[in-house]
Amino acid sequence: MNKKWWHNTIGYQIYPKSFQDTNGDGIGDIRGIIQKLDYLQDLGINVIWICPIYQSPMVDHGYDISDYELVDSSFGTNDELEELIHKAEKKGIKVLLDLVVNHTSDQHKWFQKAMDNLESKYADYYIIKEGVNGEPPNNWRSIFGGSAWEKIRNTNQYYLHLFTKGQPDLNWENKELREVLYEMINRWLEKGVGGFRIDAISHLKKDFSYNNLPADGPDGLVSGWDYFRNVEGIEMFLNELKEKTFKVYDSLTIGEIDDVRSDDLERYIGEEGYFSSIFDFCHTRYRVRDTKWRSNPIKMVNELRDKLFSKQEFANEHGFLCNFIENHDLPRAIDRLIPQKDINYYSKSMLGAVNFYLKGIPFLYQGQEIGMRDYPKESVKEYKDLTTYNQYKEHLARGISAEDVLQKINIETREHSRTPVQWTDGKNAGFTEGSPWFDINPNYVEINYKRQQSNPGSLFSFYKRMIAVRKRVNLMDTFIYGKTLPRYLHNSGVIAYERIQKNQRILVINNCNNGPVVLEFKEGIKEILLNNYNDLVTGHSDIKLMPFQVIVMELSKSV
Ligand code: TEU
Ligand code: CA
Repeated sequence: MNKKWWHNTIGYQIYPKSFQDTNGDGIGDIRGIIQKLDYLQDLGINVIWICPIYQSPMVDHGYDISDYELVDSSFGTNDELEELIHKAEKKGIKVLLDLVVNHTSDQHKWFQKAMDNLESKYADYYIIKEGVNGEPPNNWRSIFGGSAWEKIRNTNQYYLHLFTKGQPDLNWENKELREVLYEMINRWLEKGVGGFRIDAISHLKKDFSYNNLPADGPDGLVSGWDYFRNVEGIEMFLNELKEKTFKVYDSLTIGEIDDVRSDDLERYIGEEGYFSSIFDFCHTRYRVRDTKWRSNPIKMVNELRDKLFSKQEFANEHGFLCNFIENHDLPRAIDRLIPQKDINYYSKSMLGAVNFYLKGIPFLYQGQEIGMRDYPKESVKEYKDLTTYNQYKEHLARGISAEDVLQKINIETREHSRTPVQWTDGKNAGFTEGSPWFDINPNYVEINYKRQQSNPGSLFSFYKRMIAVRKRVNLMDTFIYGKTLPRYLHNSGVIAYERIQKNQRILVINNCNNGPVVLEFKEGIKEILLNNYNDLVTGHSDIKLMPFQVIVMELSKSV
């Protein structure tokens, strides 16, 4: 395998609106990220991905871009972004921007020109089709709810938006558009960005080989995934995109791609793949509070473990998945994956480590390292995101009571991960001097960075140790290139694996049970590298792991 600079990545995702405000307008900004570079370096991070900071009307918090080459004034200026890129570089941190090329904002000048004149070349930058008998061209439901088509005023034409109606889909079949996008991408790469996280990229190709599909809901619409996700023919776009941009600059690219078939993974992230890596979403549909798992959380753990390991089989041979547990589209991992009664220091730290040492690129999400939590609301009005409101309406329409819908949203909404980062126990958690754009979780008095910073027993200190272990010079190569070998598969609720390379063996054991487990163990221990308890109980030919204990050790015997 050819070695690449990015194989050695510890990633950290920043949701800039909520990271650090410096000018008192209540919105996090680029200056705030610059201010926190020392923090990130100290934590051990060497790649940051920043969610979109381009000019945007913020219908979808920046994922609706009206100018790809201008920083939104709420975040700062282009000069500040360049300053960030260079200052980060000096600290050994590469900056990844978020590349959103499935759609633009409806305020983008291309779309505006298209709407002004449906005969102009810009109309073909988007996907515009004739309505049928006064109805939209087909009955696709938008990923964010409602019809995926919006009628263009005074015509019988509709434009496609897989997300909100403020996010018209671009027409990737148009060669000129593709070239224009590649030039834009290359200008950013010229400025020194390390690469991109690439948004919603599996939707570039659409299949219009039919009109209406049978409805799957009372709205008469259908979630036509097979017609707009990983559709055959997308390969050509993805390959061309790589050849004309990323490859030229040896950049790190991480595709947001869900549901790729295992036999397609090679084409996506093999040595010659379209991307360096993709986020591994295999855990994201699991919620321990769902009726399915509530009474048997360990069943969920076992299923999740099997999924993780089946993906590792591919990673062992071919490439690097991106291993994460939190992002800006999910509730906080602690609330998602640990039964409420079991949430404590041990379970929280173990969860952080559960997929951290697998083969691939580990990625943290802001606030994860201090154990930030969901913030359920008293009223739906306290939420900010359009998708929350769409879900609210859809559930009501299905006949669920308002109270139950709120309860459901309080468990499921992606907005939990978007509350401002809790830096201190002072005013507004140290996030802003002004009034924050989104309410701060009142638990900041307890959960904040300042309190954990120099306490060796804190979750933050655990994360720091966890990262440092993965970066240790004598272990690094095995963590990056070593094979993953599942262990203790017969022990329910235990997620354990060895990372093996040449004569080095590193064993990682996560006990996801809320009680102790005894495991057969006849190995020699060379060194205990990480432990969220003070001790490890070893017997003659077994070890006993305490509730939610995680242990990482180098074994002394060679393979
Ligand atoms: O999310 C994309 C998204 O919601 C889809 O990729 C969907 O989840 C997936 O295809 C299901 O298989 C991204 C961003 O992360 C999100 O914040 C944005 O709102 C969205 O794109 C629109 O740009
Ligand atoms: Ca600000």
